Amino acid sequence: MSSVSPHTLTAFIGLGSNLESPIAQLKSARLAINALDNVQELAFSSLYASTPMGSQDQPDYVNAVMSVAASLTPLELLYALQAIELEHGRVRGVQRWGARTLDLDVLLYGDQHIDMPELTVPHRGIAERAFVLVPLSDCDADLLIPGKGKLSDLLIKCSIVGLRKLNEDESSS
Ligand code: A4P
Ligand code: MG
Repeated sequence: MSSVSPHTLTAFIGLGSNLESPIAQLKSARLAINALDNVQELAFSSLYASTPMGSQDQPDYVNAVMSVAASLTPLELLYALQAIELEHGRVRGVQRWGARTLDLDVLLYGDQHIDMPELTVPHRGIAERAFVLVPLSDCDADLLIPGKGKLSDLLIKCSIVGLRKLNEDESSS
């Protein structure tokens, strides 16, 4: 973990895996993110099992959210996360929303709106996905999502069917 410069924003990273020991993938990703220059962990949510969004012909996911103090550019963070995905055996397949060893999404970057070919922030779909909103709330229940409103209001409108918090025994496995 390295020191963070004064120009620091809080970023929220979504973590997901449904292949090759998902819990171990998320734990390893957490370590790798903490090892990045100019990134420091602030909070890490509980782990959640979630039924797949997209093709149902794939295993359930394990999802979590991590908040970090980040003093690099949003694109630098995205590229660093993509490198970590590759180190964890991520293969980008032809099927949209197909199974993966590790998916790391930049959910929020301070209160920035980013609309670039490689990076959309807030992440598309953030407001409707229980497997994002619930762990986000573990990290910061008072969060305001730019352009979408209060996290607590989004949670009320979102179905949590298919989402289950892992207990301590499961999370430590
Ligand atoms: N990209 C644009 N904005 C971002 C951002 N904010 N964070 C671009 C990360 N990447 C961003 O992503 C495709 C492209 O999105 C990248 O080249 C990047 O430049 P990808 O990781 O290659 O592919 P993907 O993840 O399959 O695409 P997509 O559409 O981003 O999928 P999502 O939204 O990540 O959803 N079901 C459950 N239960 N839990 C899950 O975590 N995840 C997905 C993937 C599907 N179903 C799921 C889950
Ligand atoms: Mg993704």
